[in-house]
Amino acid sequence: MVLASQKDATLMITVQQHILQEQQRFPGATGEFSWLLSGITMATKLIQAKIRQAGLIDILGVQGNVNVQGEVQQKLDVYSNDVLIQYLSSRESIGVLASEENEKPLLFHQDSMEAKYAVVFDPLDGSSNIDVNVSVGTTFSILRRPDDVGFDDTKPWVLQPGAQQIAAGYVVYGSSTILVYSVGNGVHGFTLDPAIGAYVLSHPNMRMPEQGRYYSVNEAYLSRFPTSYAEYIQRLRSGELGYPYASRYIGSMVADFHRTLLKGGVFLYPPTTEQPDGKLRLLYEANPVAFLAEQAGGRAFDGHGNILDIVPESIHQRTPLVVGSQVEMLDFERTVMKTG
Ligand code: P6P
Repeated sequence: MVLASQKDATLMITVQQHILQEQQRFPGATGEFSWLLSGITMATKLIQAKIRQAGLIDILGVQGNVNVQGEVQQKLDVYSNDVLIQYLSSRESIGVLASEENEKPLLFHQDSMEAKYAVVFDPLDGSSNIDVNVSVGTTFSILRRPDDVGFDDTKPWVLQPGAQQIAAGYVVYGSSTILVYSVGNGVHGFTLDPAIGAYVLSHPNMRMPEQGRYYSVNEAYLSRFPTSYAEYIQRLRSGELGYPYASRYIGSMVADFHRTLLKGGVFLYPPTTEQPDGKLRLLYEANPVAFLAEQAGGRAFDGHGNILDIVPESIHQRTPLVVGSQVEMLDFERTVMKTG
């Protein structure tokens, strides 16, 4: 007879174990990649601990500064950014860090040939929701330094199409804390077990359902979207795709995408008359989400083509984002993009 504790122990796979298995896919991987990703797991454990305490310690509210995006910085934004930079910069394999909170990339280990990865991240996406206890998230994208590129110009490190990502993921700080990542071999989810302080495999080989029942968009802006988007949303509402859809919108991209990944459907942040390039950032919001969506059987477009094909021109550039299940995205391709 296998004792319950023995059984649980044998079934429990931590994210560290999983990363070690996954990194065998990387030629010459010498544990550096798992060491790199452990910087993200450690930092996000500290971030979630602060988020869980937010109501109890003076960590709520605004820092008083305005970040490079012109957005008022929440205190947790600053803390999250500092912790991610602290843990990631201690990994010698990382040469460049680019954050939503920093105007320019940060350089590290410039004297080391080991420094061959760039990590681009949004330390706390949706942070304006913290004060009302809505789920927020950390997003990250890992790129490899192109050959023959040094530290004199960091742009080639980070301005790569999303298809070049060697890994991407997010942590959603919701009713539980869940890390979702991919190194190009499927999508895997790990739930933080507070009892042991470890991310434990809870969602192996995540697949986005072929079709869902929810569309997710800020309907207050409907009149500001291109007509074709409004018509697409009306098709979803009126049952043209087989049944009438329901609307779910949290206003926190990571949470809205996490639901779409699990339940299917479509999340949209379209271009608007005020923001013709959309609101979301290509490098550290749309690209990680698009990478995961495709790895899980979904699609992600900017209204003209595949998000992962966009050649970035600047670190903080914005893009429209439509991401979801096969059925909804094929209809979007045909009715809005007029392709497919
Ligand atoms: P709106 C949060 O501020 C964020 O950047 C994303 O997480 C979210 O999807 C979007 O903005 C919400 O924007 O205009 O609907 O409030």
